[in-house]
Amino acid sequence: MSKKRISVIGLGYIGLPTATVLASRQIQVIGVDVNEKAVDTINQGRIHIVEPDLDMLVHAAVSQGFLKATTTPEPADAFLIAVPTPFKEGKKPDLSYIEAAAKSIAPVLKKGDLVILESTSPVGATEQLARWLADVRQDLTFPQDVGEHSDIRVAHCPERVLPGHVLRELVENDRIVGGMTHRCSEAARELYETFVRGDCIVTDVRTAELCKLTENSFRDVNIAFANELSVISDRLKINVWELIRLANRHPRVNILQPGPGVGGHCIAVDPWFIVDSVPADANLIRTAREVNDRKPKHVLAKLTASANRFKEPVIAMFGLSFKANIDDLRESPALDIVQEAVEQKMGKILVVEPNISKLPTSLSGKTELVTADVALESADIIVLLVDHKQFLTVDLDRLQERVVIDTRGIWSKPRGNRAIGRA
Ligand code: SAJ
Repeated sequence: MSKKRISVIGLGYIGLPTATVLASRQIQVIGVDVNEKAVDTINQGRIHIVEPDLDMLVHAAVSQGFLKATTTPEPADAFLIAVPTPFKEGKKPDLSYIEAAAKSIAPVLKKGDLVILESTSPVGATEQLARWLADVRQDLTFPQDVGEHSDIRVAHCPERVLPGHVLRELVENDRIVGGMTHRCSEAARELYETFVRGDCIVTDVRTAELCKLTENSFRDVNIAFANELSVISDRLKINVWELIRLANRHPRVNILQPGPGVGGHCIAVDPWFIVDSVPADANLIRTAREVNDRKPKHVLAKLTASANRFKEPVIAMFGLSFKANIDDLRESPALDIVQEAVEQKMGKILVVEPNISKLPTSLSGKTELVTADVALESADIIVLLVDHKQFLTVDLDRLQERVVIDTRGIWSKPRGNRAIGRA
């Protein structure tokens, strides 16, 4: 292993697990984050996010001295940048975190270092990163200016792990490695091969960027198809879960699951990076985004129709996170639905979310965080927004006599129907 010290910039949902897995291979890892609280928590061997088994690994890595966190970058042989790339107004990619990361590591770079951008990025962002580095370090050479023989190597290697399964997928998934030159790619591949069991496949930097955006857009388009089917089925009074199960019995059909909308910081965001680059040509991708973004409104319309049947309904919302078994509320359609129901004063709102201990500020004082038991006891209307494992085992008898809006189909899928099979 030629990379003796690796620095990971951004200790969030991707950076922290990556830093920890590298440290578990007995590599010296310096994690850098602007969030002092997160840095302190990690240095105590604890974590500030929810991801299965990560706490154990962080504890081991910190106590064995392989992982330390800091707010100030230090010299290292390789820098992995895993900062957020949200969008800003007009659904345009916001590269300000990448720019800040570049400016913070530039002063500690030395000849021979490797800089890898892992953050999901629009096409051209890695080259922009290299230009930001070069602006600060005119004493070093960069691939955009001198090609293969640059002092600093720069590559894009997009993360592609699934929240909730990050530790397994970090090791097992294939990685796409797009260097700005061949030597950049080879240096990055060598680094990933220290912990990745999947294949590390080399390509050019722009293809690597578009590859990541393509993966998430593919999923978004497919979920949009399922969500559109659910709206069509509602209008035609057909059970969409049964419909999809039947259609999926065709050997070449594999429809995904409808839900209350698409959330998270990836699938609900990344397709816009393609739309922003080539607005005239990204029609299907844009439409899929719009279909998925409209789905929470459809759920709210169903809820309003039910709530109007009561004078002062008690409405229990099951789930706030953007998907099952995580605590992440970013771009969560469930959160949007709850906020909108509160704003529209639809009734007394109770929230059940087993993965958080405190409501987000936007809801605190306006709703109550309660247990499933309390909610099932008192609610007139029950809205299932996230298919958390705790909700799968709810006694269906307790839903009797209530209005149930099940956006994930866990309580309304036809069960044990022999004619349908695959129960
Ligand atoms: N969803 C549905 N129906 C489905 C599948 C998902 O409504 O059948 C919803 C989820 O509830 C959630 C959203 O879509 O709101 C996204 O969830 P997800 O599990 O599909 O994906 P993410 O956002 O957690 O992670 C994705 C993954 N990308 C792909 O599967 C192509 C992951 O591999 C990426 O690393 C991640 O984005 C990322 O960081 O970009």
